Amino acid sequence: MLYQRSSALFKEAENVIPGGVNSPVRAFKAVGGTPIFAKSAKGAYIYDEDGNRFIDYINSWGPMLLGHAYPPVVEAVIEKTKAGTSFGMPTAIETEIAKLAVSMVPNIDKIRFVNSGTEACMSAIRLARGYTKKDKIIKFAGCYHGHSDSFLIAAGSGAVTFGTPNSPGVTQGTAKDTLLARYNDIDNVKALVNANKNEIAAIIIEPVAGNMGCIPPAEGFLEELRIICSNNDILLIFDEVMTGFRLAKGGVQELKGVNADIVCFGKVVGGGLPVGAFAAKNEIMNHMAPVGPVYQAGTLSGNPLAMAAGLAMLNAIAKDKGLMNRLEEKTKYLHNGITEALNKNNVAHTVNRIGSMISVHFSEQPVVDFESAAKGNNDTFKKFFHGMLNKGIYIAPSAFETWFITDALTYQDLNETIAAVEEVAKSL
Ligand code: KE4
Repeated sequence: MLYQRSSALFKEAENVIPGGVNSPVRAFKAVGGTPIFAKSAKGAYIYDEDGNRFIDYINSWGPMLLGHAYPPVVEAVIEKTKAGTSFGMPTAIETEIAKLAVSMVPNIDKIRFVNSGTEACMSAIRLARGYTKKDKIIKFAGCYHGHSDSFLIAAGSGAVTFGTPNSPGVTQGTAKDTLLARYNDIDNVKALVNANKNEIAAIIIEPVAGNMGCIPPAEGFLEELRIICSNNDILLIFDEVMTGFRLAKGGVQELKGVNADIVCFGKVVGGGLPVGAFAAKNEIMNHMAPVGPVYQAGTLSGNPLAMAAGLAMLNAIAKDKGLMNRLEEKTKYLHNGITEALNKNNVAHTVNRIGSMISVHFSEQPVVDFESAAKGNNDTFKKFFHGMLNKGIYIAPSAFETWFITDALTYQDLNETIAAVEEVAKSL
């Protein structure tokens, strides 16, 4: 693979954009080398500025559940654009997508659209604090809820990659209200709750973690979290920015049958345009301004183009009865192929998988929390990443991310990917 054009573009970008990127995870810092500049994408494939084609397993970090440039989304955005791009006034399409989302997701009456997953999770925490009149929150080491101050404490995703879990700029005043728990360790949660009686507003969790690689909840873990929250007047917040509308039409609440008090969305809900959202029952959501006292706002919240993309996406998901099963089958097929290819070459590894989320960890131990995820062999991962890239397979440039399977992937694409794993495994 040649990357001359990407290299030149990266040098130019570094002069005017910090690190040459608008989001750190894109900078390849965790794997070394020069970031690839995308030129276009269609279905399961991304085409870079040097004319290379990649089978894409990042898919914009999750939104492209149905593949890139999905025609109903593209057509909806083009049509909407012709009528104007933003008004700063309510529009009918916001109600349309809100009604559809409320009909798909269990246990919510109202939803507020914002512009990113960060904004959704940040607003959800403010709502929980305003509703419960308590200040502290519990998050889990390795979970990532976006870059607002309360969350940059042992965050996952790019924050881990940079090894600076507590980002400079986050004040002690903020950090003291964020308590850290271990994922899948319910006794640790109980101890924190007991040590901070009547002070905790919310527990926020990725109900299936995706920012330390993919880590499903242990059997009964979410159910026990629910009981702890109900017994201690704590709101349970599911950050479903990654899992929402991906692991089931109703997300993990539907998949696992556990109800959260507030649910956050992003990625898929915007169909590739900037959309986040948070939702809850009336009792909680009616605390949001202008009907209630908890303030939150946004010039481009509910932007008509973004709503058009999201509505086209949710309509397609809602109507496609076989979608989730097809995604699950493709991911299972890939899982089996990867395991066979790595075992054939005696490469120590663990594959975590649930629905259309999968991650490969170069560790012999089970990966069940941030500590065990961090024990993966990062040097092996770097070699694996670049080996796959040079074979035209684009996976996340960090061991602390998830591969995202899309319905646009064919079994031929999966076989090509598995063959690449087998080839690359020989050099690991
Ligand atoms: P955004 O603000 O990036 O839209 O969403 C933040 C967020 C919140 N919650 C979860 C579970 C998330 O995964 C994310 C964002 N995910 C990362 C990738 N792991 C975004 C990629 C990036 O930072 O560029």
